[in-house]
Amino acid sequence: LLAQGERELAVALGANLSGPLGDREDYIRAATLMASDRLGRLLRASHIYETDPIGPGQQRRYLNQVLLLAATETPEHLLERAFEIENELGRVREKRWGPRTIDLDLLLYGDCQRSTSELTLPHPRLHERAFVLMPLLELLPQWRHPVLGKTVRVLAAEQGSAGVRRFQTVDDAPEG
Ligand code: A4P
Ligand code: MG
Repeated sequence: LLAQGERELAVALGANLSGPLGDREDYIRAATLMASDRLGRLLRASHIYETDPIGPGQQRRYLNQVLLLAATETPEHLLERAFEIENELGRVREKRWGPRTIDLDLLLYGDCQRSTSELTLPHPRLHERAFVLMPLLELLPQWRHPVLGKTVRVLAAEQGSAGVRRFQTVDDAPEG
Protein backbone atom coordinates (compact mmCIF):
# COMPACT_ATOMS: atom_id res chain seq x y z
CA LEU A 1 0.00 0.00 0.00
CA LEU A 2 1.15 3.52 -0.76
CA ALA A 3 1.52 6.17 1.92
CA GLN A 4 0.69 9.80 1.22
CA GLY A 5 3.08 11.36 -1.29
CA GLU A 6 4.33 8.00 -2.52
CA ARG A 7 4.02 6.79 -6.09
CA GLU A 8 4.62 3.38 -7.61
CA LEU A 9 7.99 3.17 -9.32
CA ALA A 10 8.89 0.18 -11.50
CA VAL A 11 12.60 -0.31 -12.16
CA ALA A 12 14.03 -2.79 -14.65
CA LEU A 13 17.33 -4.49 -13.87
CA GLY A 14 19.46 -6.15 -16.54
CA ALA A 15 22.86 -7.84 -16.30
CA ASN A 16 24.85 -9.95 -18.73
CA LEU A 17 28.50 -9.63 -17.64
CA SER A 18 30.51 -10.87 -14.70
CA GLY A 19 32.77 -8.47 -12.84
CA PRO A 20 34.77 -8.14 -9.65
CA LEU A 21 31.60 -8.49 -7.57
CA GLY A 22 30.69 -11.83 -9.09
CA ASP A 23 28.36 -13.16 -11.73
CA ARG A 24 25.16 -11.76 -13.27
CA GLU A 25 22.99 -12.88 -10.36
CA ASP A 26 25.26 -11.16 -7.84
CA TYR A 27 24.88 -7.88 -9.73
CA ILE A 28 21.11 -8.24 -9.89
CA ARG A 29 20.96 -8.89 -6.15
CA ALA A 30 23.30 -6.01 -5.30
CA ALA A 31 21.24 -3.65 -7.46
CA THR A 32 18.05 -4.77 -5.72
CA LEU A 33 19.53 -3.96 -2.33
CA MET A 34 20.85 -0.59 -3.47
CA ALA A 35 17.58 0.35 -5.20
CA SER A 36 15.55 -0.51 -2.08
CA ASP A 37 17.89 1.66 -0.08
CA ARG A 38 18.13 4.68 -2.38
CA LEU A 39 15.20 4.81 -4.79
CA GLY A 40 12.29 3.90 -2.56
CA ARG A 41 10.65 1.36 -0.32
CA LEU A 42 10.63 -2.11 -1.89
CA LEU A 43 7.07 -3.34 -2.35
CA ARG A 44 7.66 -6.45 -4.49
CA ALA A 45 10.24 -7.99 -6.77
CA SER A 46 9.46 -10.16 -9.78
CA HIS A 47 11.19 -13.44 -10.35
CA ILE A 48 14.50 -13.29 -12.16
CA TYR A 49 14.34 -14.27 -15.84
CA GLU A 50 17.04 -15.42 -18.21
CA THR A 51 16.53 -13.74 -21.56
CA ASP A 52 17.94 -13.82 -25.09
CA PRO A 53 19.97 -10.69 -25.81
CA ILE A 54 18.43 -7.96 -27.97
CA GLY A 55 21.07 -5.88 -29.69
CA PRO A 56 24.15 -5.99 -31.89
CA GLY A 57 26.78 -8.71 -32.01
CA GLN A 58 27.27 -11.81 -29.93
CA GLN A 59 26.26 -11.27 -26.33
CA ARG A 60 25.66 -13.55 -23.43
CA ARG A 61 22.11 -14.04 -22.19
CA TYR A 62 20.80 -11.48 -19.72
CA LEU A 63 19.27 -11.84 -16.33
CA ASN A 64 16.33 -9.44 -16.03
CA GLN A 65 14.15 -8.54 -13.09
CA VAL A 66 11.64 -5.79 -12.29
CA LEU A 67 11.28 -4.15 -8.88
CA LEU A 68 8.20 -2.33 -7.61
CA LEU A 69 9.06 0.44 -5.17
CA ALA A 70 7.17 3.19 -3.37
CA ALA A 71 9.04 6.44 -4.11
CA THR A 72 8.62 10.12 -3.38
CA GLU A 73 11.40 11.98 -5.18
CA THR A 74 11.24 13.64 -8.59
CA PRO A 75 11.85 11.33 -11.56
CA GLU A 76 14.96 13.32 -12.52
CA HIS A 77 16.40 12.75 -9.08
CA LEU A 78 15.57 9.04 -9.23
CA LEU A 79 17.32 8.72 -12.60
CA GLU A 80 20.40 10.37 -11.14
CA ARG A 81 20.40 7.91 -8.27
CA ALA A 82 19.96 5.02 -10.70
CA PHE A 83 23.06 6.23 -12.60
CA GLU A 84 24.98 6.34 -9.31
CA ILE A 85 24.07 2.73 -8.58
CA GLU A 86 25.17 1.69 -12.09
CA ASN A 87 28.48 3.47 -11.64
CA GLU A 88 29.12 2.00 -8.22
CA LEU A 89 28.44 -1.45 -9.63
CA GLY A 90 31.13 -0.89 -12.22
CA ARG A 91 29.07 -0.19 -15.29
CA VAL A 92 31.23 1.00 -18.14
CA ARG A 93 29.28 2.53 -21.00
CA GLU A 94 30.82 1.32 -24.22
CA LYS A 95 28.21 0.96 -26.86
CA ARG A 96 24.51 1.38 -26.78
CA TRP A 97 22.77 -1.94 -26.18
CA GLY A 98 26.20 -3.44 -25.49
CA PRO A 99 27.02 -5.84 -22.66
CA ARG A 100 26.97 -4.49 -19.11
CA THR A 101 27.37 -5.62 -15.50
CA ILE A 102 24.17 -3.80 -14.62
CA ASP A 103 21.53 -1.59 -16.27
CA LEU A 104 18.84 0.19 -14.28
CA ASP A 105 15.94 1.65 -16.24
CA LEU A 106 12.99 3.57 -14.85
CA LEU A 107 9.99 1.89 -16.47
CA LEU A 108 7.15 3.89 -15.01
CA TYR A 109 6.45 6.21 -12.10
CA GLY A 110 2.77 6.38 -11.28
CA ASP A 111 1.12 8.15 -14.19
CA CYS A 112 4.12 10.42 -14.67
CA GLN A 113 5.04 11.36 -18.26
CA ARG A 114 8.32 12.83 -19.46
CA SER A 115 10.00 13.16 -22.81
CA THR A 116 13.31 14.92 -22.63
CA SER A 117 16.64 13.74 -24.02
CA GLU A 118 17.63 12.65 -20.50
CA LEU A 119 14.46 10.92 -19.43
CA THR A 120 11.43 9.39 -21.10
CA LEU A 121 8.59 8.04 -18.96
CA PRO A 122 7.09 5.56 -19.38
CA HIS A 123 10.27 3.97 -20.73
CA PRO A 124 10.20 4.32 -24.53
CA ARG A 125 10.78 0.61 -25.24
CA LEU A 126 8.77 -0.88 -22.38
CA HIS A 127 5.98 -2.10 -24.66
CA GLU A 128 8.34 -3.71 -27.19
CA ARG A 129 10.26 -5.93 -24.83
CA ALA A 130 9.21 -9.30 -23.51
CA PHE A 131 12.15 -9.23 -21.08
CA VAL A 132 10.50 -6.25 -19.38
CA LEU A 133 6.83 -7.12 -19.86
CA MET A 134 6.97 -10.68 -18.47
CA PRO A 135 8.38 -9.64 -15.08
CA LEU A 136 6.21 -6.49 -15.01
CA LEU A 137 3.17 -8.68 -15.61
CA GLU A 138 3.81 -10.34 -12.23
CA LEU A 139 3.70 -6.98 -10.45
CA LEU A 140 1.33 -4.61 -12.25
CA PRO A 141 -0.89 -6.51 -14.74
CA GLN A 142 -3.59 -3.82 -14.56
CA TRP A 143 -1.36 -0.78 -14.98
CA ARG A 144 -2.42 1.14 -18.07
CA HIS A 145 0.16 2.76 -20.33
CA PRO A 146 -0.83 6.46 -20.41
CA VAL A 147 0.21 6.92 -24.05
CA LEU A 148 -0.82 3.60 -25.61
CA GLY A 149 -3.94 3.18 -23.48
CA LYS A 150 -3.28 -0.54 -23.00
CA THR A 151 -2.68 -2.52 -19.83
CA VAL A 152 0.48 -4.49 -19.11
CA ARG A 153 -1.58 -7.65 -19.48
CA VAL A 154 -2.52 -6.72 -23.04
CA LEU A 155 0.96 -5.46 -23.96
CA ALA A 156 2.53 -8.66 -22.59
CA ALA A 157 0.09 -10.83 -24.51
CA GLU A 158 0.87 -8.91 -27.72
CA GLN A 159 4.62 -9.34 -27.25
CA GLY A 160 4.55 -12.98 -26.12
CA SER A 161 7.24 -14.62 -24.04
CA ALA A 162 9.69 -15.90 -26.66
CA GLY A 163 13.28 -15.76 -25.46
CA VAL A 164 12.26 -15.22 -21.81
CA ARG A 165 12.35 -17.99 -19.17
CA ARG A 166 12.30 -18.16 -15.41
CA PHE A 167 15.80 -18.35 -13.98
CA GLN A 168 16.20 -20.96 -11.25
CA THR A 169 17.66 -19.33 -8.14
CA VAL A 170 18.45 -20.80 -4.72
CA ASP A 171 15.26 -19.12 -3.44
CA ASP A 172 13.24 -21.30 -5.82
CA ALA A 173 14.54 -24.57 -4.34
CA PRO A 174 11.75 -26.63 -2.78
CA GLU A 175 11.81 -26.52 1.00
CA GLY A 176 12.96 -29.72 2.69
N1 A4P B 1 16.90 7.46 -20.55
C1 A4P B 1 15.77 7.98 -21.06
N2 A4P B 1 14.69 7.53 -20.42
C2 A4P B 1 15.13 6.67 -19.47
C3 A4P B 1 14.45 5.87 -18.48
N3 A4P B 1 13.11 5.86 -18.37
N4 A4P B 1 15.22 5.09 -17.67
C4 A4P B 1 18.23 7.77 -21.05
C5 A4P B 1 16.58 5.09 -17.79
N5 A4P B 1 17.27 5.83 -18.72
C6 A4P B 1 16.54 6.60 -19.55
O1 A4P B 1 20.72 4.61 -21.37
C7 A4P B 1 20.82 5.60 -22.34
C8 A4P B 1 20.12 6.87 -21.88
O2 A4P B 1 18.74 6.66 -21.78
C9 A4P B 1 20.52 7.35 -20.51
O3 A4P B 1 21.59 8.23 -20.58
C10 A4P B 1 19.27 8.05 -19.99
O4 A4P B 1 19.44 9.46 -19.92
P1 A4P B 1 21.93 3.67 -21.04
O5 A4P B 1 21.53 2.83 -19.88
O6 A4P B 1 23.16 4.46 -20.99
O7 A4P B 1 22.11 2.84 -22.38
P2 A4P B 1 21.52 1.47 -22.78
O8 A4P B 1 20.87 0.79 -21.62
O9 A4P B 1 22.55 0.74 -23.56
O10 A4P B 1 20.49 1.98 -23.79
P3 A4P B 1 19.00 2.04 -23.56
O11 A4P B 1 18.49 2.94 -24.59
O12 A4P B 1 18.62 2.25 -22.13
O13 A4P B 1 18.74 0.58 -23.98
P4 A4P B 1 17.66 -0.34 -23.39
O14 A4P B 1 16.47 -0.13 -24.20
O15 A4P B 1 17.59 -0.28 -21.93
O16 A4P B 1 18.34 -1.67 -23.84
N6 A4P B 1 18.46 -7.66 -24.00
C11 A4P B 1 17.98 -8.38 -22.96
N7 A4P B 1 17.64 -9.65 -23.14
N8 A4P B 1 17.83 -7.82 -21.73
C12 A4P B 1 18.16 -6.51 -21.48
O17 A4P B 1 18.03 -6.04 -20.34
N9 A4P B 1 18.94 -4.39 -22.42
C13 A4P B 1 19.34 -3.66 -23.43
C14 A4P B 1 19.46 -2.20 -23.23
C15 A4P B 1 19.57 -4.25 -24.75
N10 A4P B 1 19.25 -5.64 -24.86
C16 A4P B 1 18.79 -6.34 -23.83
C17 A4P B 1 18.65 -5.72 -22.56
MG1 MG C 1 19.53 1.78 -19.66
